[in-house]
Amino acid sequence: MLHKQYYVELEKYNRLIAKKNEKTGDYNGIYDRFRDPVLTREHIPLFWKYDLDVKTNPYFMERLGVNAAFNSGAVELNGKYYLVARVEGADRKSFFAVAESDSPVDGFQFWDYPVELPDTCPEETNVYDMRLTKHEDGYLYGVFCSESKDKSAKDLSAAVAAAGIVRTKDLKTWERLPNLKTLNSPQQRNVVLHPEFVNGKYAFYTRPMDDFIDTGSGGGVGFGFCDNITNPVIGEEIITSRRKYHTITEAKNGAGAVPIKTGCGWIHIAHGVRNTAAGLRYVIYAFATDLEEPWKVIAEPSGFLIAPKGPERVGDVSNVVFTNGAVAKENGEVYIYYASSDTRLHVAATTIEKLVDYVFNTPKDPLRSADCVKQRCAMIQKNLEILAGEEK
Ligand code: M1P
Repeated sequence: MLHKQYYVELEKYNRLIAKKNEKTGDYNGIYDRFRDPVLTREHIPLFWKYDLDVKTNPYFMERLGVNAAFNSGAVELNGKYYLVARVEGADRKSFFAVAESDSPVDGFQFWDYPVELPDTCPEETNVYDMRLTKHEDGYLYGVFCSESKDKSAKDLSAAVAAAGIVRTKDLKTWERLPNLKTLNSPQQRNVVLHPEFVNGKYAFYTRPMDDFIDTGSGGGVGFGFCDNITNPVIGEEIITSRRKYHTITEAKNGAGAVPIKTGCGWIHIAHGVRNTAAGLRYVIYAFATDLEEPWKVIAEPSGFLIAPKGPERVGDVSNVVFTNGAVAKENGEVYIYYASSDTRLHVAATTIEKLVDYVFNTPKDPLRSADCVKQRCAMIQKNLEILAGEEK
């Protein structure tokens, strides 16, 4: 016999999983936001949090609470959608868990157990933000942040971030490879494996950084070649999407979803960070790189693609949207999974055609107010002429 509250909580959980999601109706022509988050801490199975044994848990208390389910890698396999989410326990430690659905926008349910990564790094304290790359070598790679204490610093909270790498064929059995070594960058976060060989080599998008939070001299999203994926080392990191003064990437930026291949170039969906009096503000932006030389930026629309909106603006780390996964389907549909304020995961739907139009035909940031207002006035003038023509 289970505690009676179990049935009350189970009813709430079942209702949440069965709830159909709908577009919000907000319009920008680029993508549609969906009303409900696709993953929240309420999506965590009850048996991950409660001890169901009435003898050892007579008050039906949460014994191992969960704080949040957010930044997720994403992949479509055999017509099903899989999210490898960052789940954060009440103890602040993050871990990975696979959630599966037949639909890209609702019905995600976690598998019975979270992922137990091969525990090969005794120093590793925390893991998060897995990017899932379906590589042309036949493996599905997961690249994530592996965080350890910085023992050389006096500050108790000082940490070192590195890129951990695992690979799998089924999301169930995971082989751990050595962490990525970047010879010129002491720390790495937001590392993404490119899905194809480039010049016959594995290639990674990196984020050179001097420190755990501050990227310091790191100029933006990096790109580097790696000869051997089982002993991954990157020498030179070429800067692709550069941080720029007084833009959405001024403080830092980082690769997000695995780049999407299109006829016109690779579309990248990344995050940019600026500083404000209220702390860091994270937005999602897009750019394109050359098909043959994917480190060369060929289109850079100005501003953000997705910024925190309404309730997305508030959470554990407020004023943040962040993506590390998208699904681009054969039929051209694209689902961007983005988390808000390090608390829950949302989805926005678009298409490859729309993304290509957005990235290649949205004007660039002219970088100065005077030029931005000229850019806008030129469009206004053209539009007023069109409207005047309509009235005739
Ligand atoms: O808290 C916002 C994000 O901060 C980090 O991103 P970045 O390395 O660009 O600062 C990550 O820890 C990410 O998980 C988090 O969402």
